[in-house]
Amino acid sequence: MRIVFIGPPGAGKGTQSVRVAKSLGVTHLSTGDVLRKSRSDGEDVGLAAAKYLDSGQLVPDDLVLQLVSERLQDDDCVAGYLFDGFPRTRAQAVSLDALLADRGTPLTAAIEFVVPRDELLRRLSKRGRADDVEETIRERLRGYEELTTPLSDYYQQRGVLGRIDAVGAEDEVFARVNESIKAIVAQHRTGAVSG
Ligand code: B4P
Repeated sequence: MRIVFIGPPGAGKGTQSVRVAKSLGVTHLSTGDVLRKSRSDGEDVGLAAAKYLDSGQLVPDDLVLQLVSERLQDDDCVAGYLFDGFPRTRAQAVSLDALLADRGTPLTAAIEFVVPRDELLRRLSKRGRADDVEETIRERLRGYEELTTPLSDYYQQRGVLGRIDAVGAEDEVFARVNESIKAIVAQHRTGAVSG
């Protein structure tokens, strides 16, 4: 299983991806977590990413792609993985497809989390992470609408998109994500979807 979660900041990708990866027995890869850790460890990539993290802008594609392509070489990625918060731009999605094509391991599913803006603002202001301040949240939402929303069409065209309503109790959202992944896998098995 090779899965990506896309959705606006605060949609619950991080919350659900930990549970879903565990239940599927695949590795959880959060580019946000990797970037924050790289920064706190004082690594070059993390230090270069710091100003973007603080202002709510996306970290440049080349930095993120460097981290991802290195991480995919690790042994724990052989059995499968779940990307949380990657890809976030069309360039990242195209590069991921190229990396996976090289390995002969295409993407299984892309799950899009759908949450109204008011609910996102409510969740993020409650969470209180360093980048959960009003101006930064606004910039992250603006960046999402401009750069990440087009990925929904990108994955739809490849026949791997599942869109889920991510409002509700965590258990309900977890069940919807699992159902959506199962449905995409079943469609591929019966040949109803190409891609
Ligand atoms: P991320 O770390 O990916 O975080 P996020 O999108 O803000 O949040 P997420 O959707 O994971 O929400 P969560 O589960 O935590 O990104 C942070 C920054 O890293 C970006 O702004 C960017 O600068 C950089 N970055 C990361 N990846 C990048 C990439 N590929 N390219 C470039 N830059 C990149 O949930 C939020 C809150 O909601 C939590 O408090 C949670 O408890 C709550 N919640 C979750 N589910 C809920 C539910 N069902 N009901 C109520 N509350 C819920």
